[in-house]
Amino acid sequence: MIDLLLTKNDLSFWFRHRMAALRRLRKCPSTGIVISHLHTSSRASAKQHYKMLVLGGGSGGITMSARMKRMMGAENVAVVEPSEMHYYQPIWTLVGAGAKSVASSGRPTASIGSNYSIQTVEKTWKALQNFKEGNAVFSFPNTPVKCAGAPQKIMYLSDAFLRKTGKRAKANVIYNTSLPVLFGIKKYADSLWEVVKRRDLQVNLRHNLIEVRADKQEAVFENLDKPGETKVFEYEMLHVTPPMGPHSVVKGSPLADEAGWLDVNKDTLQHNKYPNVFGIGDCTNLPTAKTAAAVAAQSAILNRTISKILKNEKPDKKYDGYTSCPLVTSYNTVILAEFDYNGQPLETFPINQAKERRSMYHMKADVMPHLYWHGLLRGLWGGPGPYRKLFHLGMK
Ligand code: UQ1
Repeated sequence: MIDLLLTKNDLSFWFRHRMAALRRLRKCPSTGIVISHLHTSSRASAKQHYKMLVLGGGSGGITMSARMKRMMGAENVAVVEPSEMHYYQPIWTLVGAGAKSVASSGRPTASIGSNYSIQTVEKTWKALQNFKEGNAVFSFPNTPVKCAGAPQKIMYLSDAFLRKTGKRAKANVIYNTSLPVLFGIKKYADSLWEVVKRRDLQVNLRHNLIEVRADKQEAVFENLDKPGETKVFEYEMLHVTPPMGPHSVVKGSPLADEAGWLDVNKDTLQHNKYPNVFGIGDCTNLPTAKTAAAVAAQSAILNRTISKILKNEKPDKKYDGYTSCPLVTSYNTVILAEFDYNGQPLETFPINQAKERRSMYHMKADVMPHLYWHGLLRGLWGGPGPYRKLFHLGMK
């Protein structure tokens, strides 16, 4: 989940310390940026100094390297990323529900048990197809997670699938969440409660998964309001959203805040202590939901921040916390949640986005993957802010 660490003039202290671990450096054929893979021989480095070092080739890291290449030339940028493959994770909700193939979600990094992991996302679809009768249980852990809507999206899709295949009458669909609310933004939570009631989905708030007894097909949840009190749910199918946290490389380092996240300024994305370090995406302590849409909006601001700092000027544009969560409620409907740091809806389109819509499903399933691979990762998409202003005649 590390997305980005950058240095202005020289290699960071970070990179120097990490050189011993670098085994291979190679150039990406399409961008010319050097990509180094950790944990692979000691044939190190084409070059020991880069003006800009990007640590992590997630959505934020790749997006910023594309932007930095434009700003300072490919020969001045290096990316450190251990994985050979990059995945478009927002589509895994639809892979888990059989609406998209897993192959469509991955590409080699160098060219550019659950829905939350590539090893298990196809298991969800198998479990759904094999479902006969009983409880289908979906969990949300007691930690921050990537895209906080995803744990319930797969529940809505599973419900839709069970209805489509005539198995719903024999199923209880249960969503056990650690949170005290169904969704953090009231406008969208109100709509989701309507969906849940209409489709007879059971929601248990403040329920945290603490044990899975796979041999007995039992999941044990703790009531967070009454610590120590547990409840066992038998399951025919269990979709687990794993607990998540800061990366160990950042956590405990001088770069982290107390909770272990990269400690950056919430307006400019510059590190709060080290002015030549910047952050974007999941690794940061920005108080907003961790999504690709957030990365998009952050990348435009961070690009501006870095270009100003390189000219010895003050950063002038502020990140408003924009993030978005396309809440997939069936195989053809989406509620498009968009909001800012204050939890205020910040909707792109001049329509009520809290309503379930087909148009938004097509945007999520068919438009977004293109925007991601060809817009965001090439540093050409900085979020929908300009379109929002246009659609609302400059009023938002
Ligand atoms: C977005 O910018 C983005 O990043 C590419 C997503 O991630 C895949 C999204 O899901 C959404 C909704 C946006 C916002 C874009 C529009 C057009 C509302």
